[in-house]
Amino acid sequence: KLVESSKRLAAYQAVKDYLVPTYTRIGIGSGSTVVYVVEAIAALGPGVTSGMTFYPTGAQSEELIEAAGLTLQAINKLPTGQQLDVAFDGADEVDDDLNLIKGGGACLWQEKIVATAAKHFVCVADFRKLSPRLGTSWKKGIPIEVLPMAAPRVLDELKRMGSLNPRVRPGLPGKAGAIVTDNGMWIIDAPFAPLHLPKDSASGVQAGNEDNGVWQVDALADRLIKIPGVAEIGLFYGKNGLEVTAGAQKPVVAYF
Ligand code: DER
Repeated sequence: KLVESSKRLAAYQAVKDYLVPTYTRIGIGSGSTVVYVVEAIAALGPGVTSGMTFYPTGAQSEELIEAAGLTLQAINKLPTGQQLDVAFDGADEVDDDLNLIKGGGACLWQEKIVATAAKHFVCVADFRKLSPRLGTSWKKGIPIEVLPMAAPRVLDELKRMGSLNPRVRPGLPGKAGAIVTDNGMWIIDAPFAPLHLPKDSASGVQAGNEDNGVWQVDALADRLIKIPGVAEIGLFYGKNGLEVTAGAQKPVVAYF
């Protein structure tokens, strides 16, 4: 299938280009594309991987690492002041400036913690994910991890900010009620009109204006993270890279 082969190609190329054999600490994301990243890493053989430790971003990621026979370590065991050499993860949508929507797999909180712990963050995505502006193809909304008891008030604030029909992500068949994340939280998916980039505002487009509900990526991210009850947001954004809450510019290298 075209999509699967695109995911696989992107994953193998990303590992080839970005997994340096002398690296010792590697972050592994969540989702279906990262499955191929782990497959590509395992294919390097124990001669390369036995000296490496792999840090997961949730239950599925943990399982992937263990099933591949790779050394697993929790991110809280990374000594303070230390960084991962590289982290690989997928995305739901990538815009022209390599800003990302993440969280389709409800793992965004640990994903952002691991991504921001890495010197290099490599986003691996098939061709479907590349989009001119966030929200153009990914219509489900920006995933936001929230404290369940705060959900109603977060929904109200999102509506005030111009989100079009934000909602708590429902459980899958066999799970009555909301999806519960690996951290015991809920996910709210908040659709917005396509997010503008700083370069768009040069064209005089109103952005970050509550009246018209049209937002610029960084302005929206800065507002969302401050809503009481919000734990983390599925916007990995920055000027030409992953500008994270730590404020450090990190290269987001997207492979399609
Ligand atoms: O939840 C996430 O951010 C994941 O990385 C995910 O959205 C990517 O999923 P996919 O690789 O299955 O498309």
